[in-house]
Amino acid sequence: MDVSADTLRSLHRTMLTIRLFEQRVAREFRTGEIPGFVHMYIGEEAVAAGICANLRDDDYVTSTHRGHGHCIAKGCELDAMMAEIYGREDGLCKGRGGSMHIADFSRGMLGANAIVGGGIALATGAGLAATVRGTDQVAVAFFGDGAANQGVLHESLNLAAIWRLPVIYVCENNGFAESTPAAYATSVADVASRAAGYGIPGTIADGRDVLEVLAAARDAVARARAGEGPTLLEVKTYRFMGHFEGDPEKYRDDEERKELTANDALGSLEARILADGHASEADLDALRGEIEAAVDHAVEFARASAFPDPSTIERYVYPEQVAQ
Ligand SMILES: Cc1ncc(C[n+]2csc(CCOP(=O)(O)OP(=O)(O)O)c2C)c(N)n1
Repeated sequence: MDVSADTLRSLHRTMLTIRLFEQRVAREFRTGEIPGFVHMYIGEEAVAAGICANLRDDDYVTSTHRGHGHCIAKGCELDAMMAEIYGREDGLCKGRGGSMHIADFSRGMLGANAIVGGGIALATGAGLAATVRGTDQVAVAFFGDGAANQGVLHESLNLAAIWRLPVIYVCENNGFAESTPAAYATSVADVASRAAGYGIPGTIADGRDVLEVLAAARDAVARARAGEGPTLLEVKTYRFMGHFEGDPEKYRDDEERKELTANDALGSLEARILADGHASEADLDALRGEIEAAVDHAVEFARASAFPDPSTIERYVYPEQVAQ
């Protein structure tokens, strides 16, 4: 695929930011300072980066319990993200959401979701809203292979197909739903093949290659913007960490993990950028330093932010309160 140096560098910056941000979240989580659970996206960065590179600021995404990567790829600020993950007042949702409910409507990021499959109907609704308003915005629903077996996906695909809604359904197939292998729980080898049941295109991209994801998403987004309806896009990927931080991971063996983590999309992209002369080792080191400094700043910002006052717990439930 023909891509400009700027596109390659921008994809790389997004993926590296996700990687370094999450490595830091994982580390800080172990200190006990971060409440709740955190689910790492490390290893899957090419999905969010490749898809969101095709989106505008006013396009929508809905996310999953594994949502930090989607936020970063959609342009959320790291300080406010980290403060949200720490449950602080200066967070994107004023500390009421945390990692699993992080959202930023100003970036079209309609929310992570602790309910498996919970974002799918929301993206369908966002696509319907764009159609009703007559805009050319599109909506992306990110969901896992486990969520692909929830009824809501099938209802949403059917509705989006008959109404030609501008929605891209992105199944991030990382091979497991928590500890359940996709091969055990899913009736077909490729979730994308289910698109045929709804008369819409079903495509597969290799999540080890961000350019393949970029190209597949470009076609799906163009189709949606042109009013031609939804696409089911399955990206085969692999999560390098446990299902959640602290997962003993007894359900997968070291050999499998070694083999699959060796094919790191971020590493391959860096190798290509260096080989093509789009950046030097020194440039990449400088970028890494810059992102690490931004992540350090985000952690300091989060720690310095106050916890929400418990007496305000009923605020921000209804839209008119959000502006207050
Ligand atoms: C409706 C619902 N059922 C079960 C759970 C518990 N649960 C949390 S994550 C998860 C696995 C989801 O797997 P998948 O959709 O493949 O996403 P992945 O974790 O692999 O990114 C389950 C079963 C939940 N949160 N919501």
